[in-house]
Amino acid sequence: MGNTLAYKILETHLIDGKLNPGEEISIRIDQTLTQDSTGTMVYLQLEAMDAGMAKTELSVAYIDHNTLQTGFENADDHAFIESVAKRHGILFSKPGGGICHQLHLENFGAPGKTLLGSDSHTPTGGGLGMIAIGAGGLDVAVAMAKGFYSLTVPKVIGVHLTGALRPWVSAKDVILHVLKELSVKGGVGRIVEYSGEGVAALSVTDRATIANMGAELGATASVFPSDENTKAFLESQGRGEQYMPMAADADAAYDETLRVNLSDLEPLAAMPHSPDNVKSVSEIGPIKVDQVAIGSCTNSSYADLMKTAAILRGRRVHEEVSLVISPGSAKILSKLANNGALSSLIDAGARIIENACGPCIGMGQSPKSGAVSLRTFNRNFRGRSGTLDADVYLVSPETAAISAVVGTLTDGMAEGSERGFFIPEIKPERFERNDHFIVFSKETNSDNTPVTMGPNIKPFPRNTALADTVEGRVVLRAGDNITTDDIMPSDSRLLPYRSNIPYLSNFCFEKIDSGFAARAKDAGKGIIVGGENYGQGSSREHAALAPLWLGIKFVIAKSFARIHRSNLINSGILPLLFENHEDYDRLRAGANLVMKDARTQIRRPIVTLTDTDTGREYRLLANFSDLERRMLLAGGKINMMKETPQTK
Ligand code: MIC
Ligand code: SF4
Repeated sequence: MGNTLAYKILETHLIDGKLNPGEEISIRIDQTLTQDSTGTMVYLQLEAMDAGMAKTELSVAYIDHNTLQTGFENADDHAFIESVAKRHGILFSKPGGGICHQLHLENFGAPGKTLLGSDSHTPTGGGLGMIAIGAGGLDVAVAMAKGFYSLTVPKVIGVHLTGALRPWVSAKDVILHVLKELSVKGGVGRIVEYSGEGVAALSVTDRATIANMGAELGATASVFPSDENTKAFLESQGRGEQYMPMAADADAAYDETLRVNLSDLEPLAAMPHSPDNVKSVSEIGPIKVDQVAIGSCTNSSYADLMKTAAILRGRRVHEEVSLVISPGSAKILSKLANNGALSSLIDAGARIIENACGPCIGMGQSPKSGAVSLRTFNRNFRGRSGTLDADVYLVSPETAAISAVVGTLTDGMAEGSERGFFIPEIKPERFERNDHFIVFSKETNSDNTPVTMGPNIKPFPRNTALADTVEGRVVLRAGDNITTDDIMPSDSRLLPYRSNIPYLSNFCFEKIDSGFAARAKDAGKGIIVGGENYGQGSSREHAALAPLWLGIKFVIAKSFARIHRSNLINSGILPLLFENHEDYDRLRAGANLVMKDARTQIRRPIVTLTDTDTGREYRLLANFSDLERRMLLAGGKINMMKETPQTK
């Protein structure tokens, strides 16, 4: 049996371990990326490691999440990141340059490379035939300091594409279809690999859209072959020499396979409040729309915005709709300005906002109360837009643009030509290399550059070694699919405090249980109980660090999302699994549980916690690798590295 493309790339980067699903390996990391809202923690941790110069081929620090600079905190964070970047030989991408994943695709991504990023949508790079993985900030800091990353070998799901997309159906509809089939936890422990003759009909930015939302499947990464379209994209960016053809063997064996005929797809939408709550636009019907937002790392490419401009040309945004557009990069915006497409957007009544994450992470443009907002983004979790009772639908740029004009959710395939709309084919354009937003570090010795640190930047919390007896009270019982947005909300009010865990922790779980922080502080030592897929979504390690600050000792759930589980372990918080799912219903809020002989128990696959009031025992799975056990015993990853500096 032949090899999958994913395993071929992993194999060429293997440092330690065997490529068997479920086993732990270490791989060489060629590139890293960080963004500002996770970046301050990453760079505080990098500093705590006395790392010296970055050991990767290329590391980039992007500023794109919080670019509002409503107070000194935000600008101070940027200055801090810039100073650490210079010190360690890391490239710094200034605010305004664009969204990290779009910028990385344009400027640095290359077939066959590995990329680790402190953002869950780092897998966007899979559109260029690379293994690009999202991780917690500490893992990215270690990758910069040591050049490797340890992970459990994922299985590979093969998605076999045939046919070609019809007009008004786009890459967004492909991934929404896959989400409908596999669900938000269908990709956990898996890499999603695309193949088949249908791949040739997708451009690199189409593929990037699909790989981007592989994060919503919970997948470790998504990967496309590198072919003539890859070559055309790299040439269009002035990087043709980085092209290298890559594909799976013809007889590659996949652990699971999904077949998708692109010709059968129609415009789809993810309904509130989950990316896998997918229906066809025609089935949902012409609901009234209040806001339309086009942009984000999923759908802000040149082709996406040219299609949008073609739909809006000579039209007018419906008077009851607010349309906001955030281009993916300064290069794209400049091209739209030069070829006149920008005028089509502005003349139609679109609001053009900065080349940044913007409304996708609740940085402004929160819809009005009870609004319907159509967004080309990747997440529609309740409240993420900044408005708790808004209904956010995730759609393609084509569906978003036509609906903005019509004023109701509109299926362009059914009504586009009848209403006189036309979408031209968008050919790859040649882009000038424009590095004006990038600061290249000239440093060769990290001791030469001082770190700039504003008053809002506080040290990150550190755990202590696991005690022999660990005790805690259940301070929260949460349901299935709890997101890291639920655990540590993010919006224009809270993003300025990403470098201040003591302050931020007051808002932990605020949206679903406003009493949580006070209760956890009161208990001193707490336990969180969750359902399936606990911690899905954002990679923010703040969702582990704030609970750590509040005294959380264990999180007990039916299953965990990959990045959050790692973040808990990195922080020395024990993620344990119910052996018997019925125990989830038995474990009441307020119960006080004790784990005796904790240091011995966690070396076993099953541990026992006892309710000190009722005497009831709970058997919990402690499915940790050797490395994870060592981290938990030491009280987190940094402590372990200090104890054994050569650790992989
Ligand atoms: C997101 O889309 O949720 C974010 C904001 O980009 C996060 C990172 C963060 O919380 O800072 C992510 O996807 O990892
Ligand atoms: Fe930014 Fe949104 Fe992409 Fe996250 S999902 S990186 S907030 S654009």
